[in-house]
Amino acid sequence: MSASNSRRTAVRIQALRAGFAKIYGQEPEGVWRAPGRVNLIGEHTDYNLGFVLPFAIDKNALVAVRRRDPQGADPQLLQFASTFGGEQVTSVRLEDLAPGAVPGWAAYPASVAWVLGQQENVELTGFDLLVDSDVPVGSGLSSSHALEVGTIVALNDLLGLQLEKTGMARLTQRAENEFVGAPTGIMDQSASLMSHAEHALFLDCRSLESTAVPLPLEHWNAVVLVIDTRVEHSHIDGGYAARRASCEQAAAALGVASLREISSVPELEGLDPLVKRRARHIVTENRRVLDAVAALRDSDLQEVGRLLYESHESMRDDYEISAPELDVAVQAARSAGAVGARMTGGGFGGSAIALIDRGKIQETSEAVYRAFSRAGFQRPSIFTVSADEGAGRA
Ligand code: GAF
Repeated sequence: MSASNSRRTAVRIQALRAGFAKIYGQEPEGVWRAPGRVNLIGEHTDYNLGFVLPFAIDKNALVAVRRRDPQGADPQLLQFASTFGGEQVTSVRLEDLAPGAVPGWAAYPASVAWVLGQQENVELTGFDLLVDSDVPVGSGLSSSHALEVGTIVALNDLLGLQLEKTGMARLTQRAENEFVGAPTGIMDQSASLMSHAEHALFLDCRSLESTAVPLPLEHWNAVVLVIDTRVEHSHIDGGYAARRASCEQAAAALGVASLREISSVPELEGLDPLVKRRARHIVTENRRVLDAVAALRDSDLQEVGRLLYESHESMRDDYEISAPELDVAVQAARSAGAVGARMTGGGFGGSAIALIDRGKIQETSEAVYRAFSRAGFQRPSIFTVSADEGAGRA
């Protein structure tokens, strides 16, 4: 995290502590930080048990928590408030915690309490929680997973659970799938939990083995620009689930447990044409992740960039999860000389990323603004991100 960003985070932490005391009448027991993520490459491969290469970004959720006094009033109460929700408090008793019981953003931290409550050996108590986040909501940068991860690292510490990071990733995925109702994979929580500063996280989504791959952008005189189209995306809508279903259909037709087991396109012969295109994206994307890891290790940025463009085309044409705004963002960045660009995250809106020379931030941003304006799209939000450390106590 840059010095100015650490100062900003320190100011946010102080404000969060003060806000907590104002709402709940006591100081929190601690504050935990969980970053959002950018996925460099490897999209929709996670639930196919394949490879991904995300990194945690220097935008995060800060979660302040205090366990309720077991001798005090309502020890089984869970209370959730946020700085972005007008400090309105959502409450639920532990015994009433069930899928559908908690509305809005509070479902994300509540989902974590629910999943922990289902574990043997976890003695869950009531708690009060206040969250602040500078990960733009609906931007495809994993704002919701940051809330889940912030909550699980906080409860892991406060309840002395000693959960491994992989264990926390699996639990938050279950919370998201079963409590929130979004059929997402495991990449985002893993990126938020396991990433290291100035590194991308090469994750095998089958074993959850991970390797930190150096991403010394400054040394390469490069930067990752995020172009948030401000077209909100959601994983609860049908598109994400439909893609997942096509992949499961392809795996079943090929007689394999997951598309991870298919390593070349000719093996997809005989599939229904639409299902084949979906599966082709997964098979080629897994390959691109492995190639991108090798290219990063060789400091071959041009090759990384080429893979990013190819990945975008595969998502646009085969997986069909792009959006006109994302295509315009990628095309405009490319015309302005970006090394590589692609949509990032679940798709159907959200953000694109562009890997560019550090000296071209303004030129590229202006080219994208102009292209959006010509196309009649709302002005995107454009900013740079750096690869930050994964979640922990702030
Ligand atoms: C979303 C999901 F949450 C991830 O699990 C992943 O599938 C991603 O879309 C697409 O790569 O962020």
